[in-house]
Amino acid sequence: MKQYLDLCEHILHNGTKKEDRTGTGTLSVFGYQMRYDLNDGFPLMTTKKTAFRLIVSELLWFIKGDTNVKTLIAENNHIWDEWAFAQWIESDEYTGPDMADFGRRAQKDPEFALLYKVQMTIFQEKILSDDNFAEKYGDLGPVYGKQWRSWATTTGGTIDQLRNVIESIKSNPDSRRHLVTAWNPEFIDDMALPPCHIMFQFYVADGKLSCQLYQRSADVFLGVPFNIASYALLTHLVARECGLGVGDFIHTTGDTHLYTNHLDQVNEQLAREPKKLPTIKINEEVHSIFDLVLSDITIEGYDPHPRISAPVAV
Ligand code: DHF
Ligand code: TMP
Repeated sequence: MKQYLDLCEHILHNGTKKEDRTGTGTLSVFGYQMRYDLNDGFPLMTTKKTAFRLIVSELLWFIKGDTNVKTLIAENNHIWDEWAFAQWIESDEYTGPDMADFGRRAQKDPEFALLYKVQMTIFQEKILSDDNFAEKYGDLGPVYGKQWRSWATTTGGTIDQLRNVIESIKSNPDSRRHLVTAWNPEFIDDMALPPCHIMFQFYVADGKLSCQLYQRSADVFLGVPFNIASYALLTHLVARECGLGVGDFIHTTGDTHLYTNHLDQVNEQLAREPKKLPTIKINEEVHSIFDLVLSDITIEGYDPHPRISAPVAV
């Protein structure tokens, strides 16, 4: 994935030092675009082992219209835990040790990191074992799944944007209105994290489906590898649903940044040689995108360089 490595180089050379909400600090550029021809292979990082299972689990969670981390935690997917946990420790019901600013403190203070780990484990166990608790503190608010599948209308109804876009691709492939948006200004304040991948558009030409994503904010080391693979997979799933081949995935990003505590990791990754891209396999017996489960989607020929871990900015 030369495109991705080029992006990292570009930020390292041209990025501006910029403070951010999380207090971590970034090197940032504004406005960038990458293009992946999905016929060249599936764009999952080969220069760093990336957990495809977590990407599938999260995408199916969006597709099902789910917004509660309980489903993810039950699949041993912990990529959204911190944002649900933040809601819990800020609530009146939480009586444990002070967890304010836990993300940054856990990185700096090993003693606090242990305390945090205990509280997080208690939280995860409670989400799995207590339905009322999960309903209250596991829900991230009206995030992606809600907006994709049941956008609330002013007349009290809902709009299923994902189903509609699939219908419009099938019935009117040349349309220039194949859009889904997760940015719903009325509800931004109710979301644990305002959407980062905001809007995507499909395009049909020569029997192939392409997809372009606009992402307002892009954590290039941690989030972006997931985002690329997730939308590449979505494009495959929608193309299959519509009887089309796959074309390009175009990734357009706004504030495109490397956190300053990811720079060693990025340089380690840049020193590695990309390998052949893997391919994906989708269970042919399941016909509808809405019926797919985790085990229906697998990756083949994936032989990446080892994992490189990095702290996530909360
Ligand atoms: N906040 C920030 N600052 N960056 C993000 O990328 C981000 N992504 C979110 C929510 N909030 C965010 C949702 N997606 C990881 C990847 C994607 C993701 C959240 C977290 C992550 O930590 N990946 C690690 C470990 C994955 C694992 O558990 O194995 C990685 O090395 O890829
Ligand atoms: P922000 O809301 O202040 O922009 O912080 C969100 C951070 O999360 C930012 O670093 C971008 C990152 N992010 C991604 O890169 N991809 C994602 O899919 C998500 C949810 C977040």
